[in-house]
Amino acid sequence: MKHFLSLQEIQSLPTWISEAVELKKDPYRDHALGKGKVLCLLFFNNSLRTRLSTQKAALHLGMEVMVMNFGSEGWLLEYEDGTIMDHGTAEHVREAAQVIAQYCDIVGIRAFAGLKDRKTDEAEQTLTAFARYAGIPVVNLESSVGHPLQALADAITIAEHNTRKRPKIVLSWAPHPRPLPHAVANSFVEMMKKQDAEFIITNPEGYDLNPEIRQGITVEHDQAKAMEGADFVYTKNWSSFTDYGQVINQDKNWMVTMEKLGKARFMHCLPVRRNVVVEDAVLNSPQSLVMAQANNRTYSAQLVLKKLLQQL
Ligand code: AN0
Ligand code: CP
Repeated sequence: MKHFLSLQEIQSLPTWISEAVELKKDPYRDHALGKGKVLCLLFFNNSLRTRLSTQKAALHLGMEVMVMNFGSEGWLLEYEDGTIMDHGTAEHVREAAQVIAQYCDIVGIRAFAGLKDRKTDEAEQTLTAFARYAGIPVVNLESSVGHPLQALADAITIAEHNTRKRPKIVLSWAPHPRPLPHAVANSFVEMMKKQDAEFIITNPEGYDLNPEIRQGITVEHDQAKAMEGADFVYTKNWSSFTDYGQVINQDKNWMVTMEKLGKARFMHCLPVRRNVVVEDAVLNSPQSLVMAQANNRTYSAQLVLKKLLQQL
């Protein structure tokens, strides 16, 4: 594994899950591995969990960490080659990436989708440019199209709470006032393809995810029908894919309630808007796994960093 940019790096999910569960039992067991190694985290967007859990993972591994809010504190980067840079952009990614690589051994990058133009987002400009020019391993901390560290934490959480041979897992869209990226939903779907489960996606008409990602998976537009007998309900808002990046429906009837949830466990990556995406009663109930998911972010990051450190 040269970089951790997507879930394609995970060949055997059961192996990765058991390795993460082992790390969790004794988080400092590999403390010598990261001695003298530096992790640099670049945030082009806000974060709570990714920022702190990835730092914590690095500290468990004995690494030093540097964090930069690049989106608000860095120079505006140019990505095109041959541009006459007499406009907004102040520094080319070629220099920026190579400079950063001189200061650290692994770099983690968060760069959300702009949600303006699908082709631009799918090109994953920031991650791709850093992977090309930095010459050190790059970790995806949520890019335009994926959030693999979140999906790995979610898979660990499901494994820890699952009591059935083949659980029923539902990914449900929920309303949100602002247009949100597809990254979390995309990675959850990709992860479910690696899992032995009865998996269904439910969303209103007009919110079907990228057909390439949901290929082979049932999409049910009737939320109640989709949730019948579910063991896990993973909730997330995303903007329209066909009407790219638009909020076309804020139907409050899609909010997850205790009544809809039944006996299922509730999952969400956080941050979550209470009483918009999900009602208070669900988040406050023991059926909610959101804290377990957030906790597992540390171990999903730690496992990835450990594997990258072993190859330095
Ligand atoms: C982001 C998203 O939906 O991708 C980050 C989630 C981890 N959420 C918001 O912007 C609210
Ligand atoms: N779940 C998640 O990635 O949270 P943050 O955006 O706070 O990092």
